Amino acid sequence: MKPTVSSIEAILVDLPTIRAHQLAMTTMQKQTLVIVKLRCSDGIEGIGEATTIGGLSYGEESPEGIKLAIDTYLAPALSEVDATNVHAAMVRLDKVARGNRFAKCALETALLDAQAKRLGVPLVTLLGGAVRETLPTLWTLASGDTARDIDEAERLLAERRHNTFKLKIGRRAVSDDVAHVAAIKRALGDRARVTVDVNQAWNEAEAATGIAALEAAGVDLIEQPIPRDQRAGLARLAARFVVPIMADEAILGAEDAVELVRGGCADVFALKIAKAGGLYGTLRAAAVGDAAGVALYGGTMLEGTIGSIAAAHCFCTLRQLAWGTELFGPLLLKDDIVVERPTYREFALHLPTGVGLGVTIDEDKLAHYRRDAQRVVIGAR
Ligand code: MUC
Ligand code: MG
Repeated sequence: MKPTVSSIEAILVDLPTIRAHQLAMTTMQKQTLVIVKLRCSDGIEGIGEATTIGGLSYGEESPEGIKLAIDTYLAPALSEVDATNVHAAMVRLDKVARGNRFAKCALETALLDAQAKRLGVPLVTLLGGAVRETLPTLWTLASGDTARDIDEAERLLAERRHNTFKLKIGRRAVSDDVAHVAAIKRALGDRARVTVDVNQAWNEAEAATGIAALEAAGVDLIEQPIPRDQRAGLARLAARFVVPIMADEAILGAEDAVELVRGGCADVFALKIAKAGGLYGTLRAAAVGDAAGVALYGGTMLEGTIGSIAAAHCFCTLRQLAWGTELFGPLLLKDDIVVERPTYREFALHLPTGVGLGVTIDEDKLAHYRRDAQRVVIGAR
């Protein structure tokens, strides 16, 4: 008899960050993970994660909304389905719910983790195998202070942890942002690559001015300078500048990838498992970009270890990953809810070798950081 899905739990987990993380649209002091535990009738448990940035400020799903969608609609739809058939389970979810990509990504991850554990293989084996065991991983400098960012970058370079730095800009006037980036690039010189992420904050005219100055300052890559829907503007910027333009918010899955390719809108695609509704959706989007000669980049929604390692299994299968990854989310967290935190060494994240994701939840830590546990404590006073 085939094992079925017997229960699904979605847990909100609030973890403090090591420092304030300033983006154009929000400043993060903590990160909220939605952790999914999916239990099967054969006793196997799969885990997954859905995480976004700054509540509803980055995407259309909030942590609380993700939990509600899973508890109310998605988990009941998976009740008693064949736990070994991930594609059929995902078709079922697409029938009962439109969108809700982040929530679906967490469930697909948990199904894949469970099935890989059942077969006794790493998750990446289910995807056809890894073409690389390590992923170059950058670090985002986003303290909001130029001198502090330079110190942070120097320390991480000396530790050989990161040699590419992404700077979050778009909060201040264009000239202030350019001065901030140019100072950091001057300090680091050829020892590090510097990229910027504007998170849609500029209009096209600001972008034209800003990108020209950033290009002259030696910046290597410009991420999502203008709003996601302004594809024609993105195409004009991509045609105008030599420095590559990367689409992030503009590309969720393969359907966006097709439109971006058709319009010549971007030189690079930022792939994220949450945006694409899961690992297979990410591979579809990657295939569109790759076939069109668009360079690929392994993006993050600043997930904790479970989501970051799920993405790592996916990105390790891509033949082309020209711009490496930004899977540093676990390093931004002061503490975590897993037994073993991921390994970052020699400027790269190392794929765990255990079965499934290769990640085990630390139940004590989970009990400590889960939001409902904290509510009980406060309510009991
Ligand atoms: C984004 O927009 O790319 C990735 C790194 C980081 O610091 O924020 C994220 C979100
Ligand atoms: Mg981005």
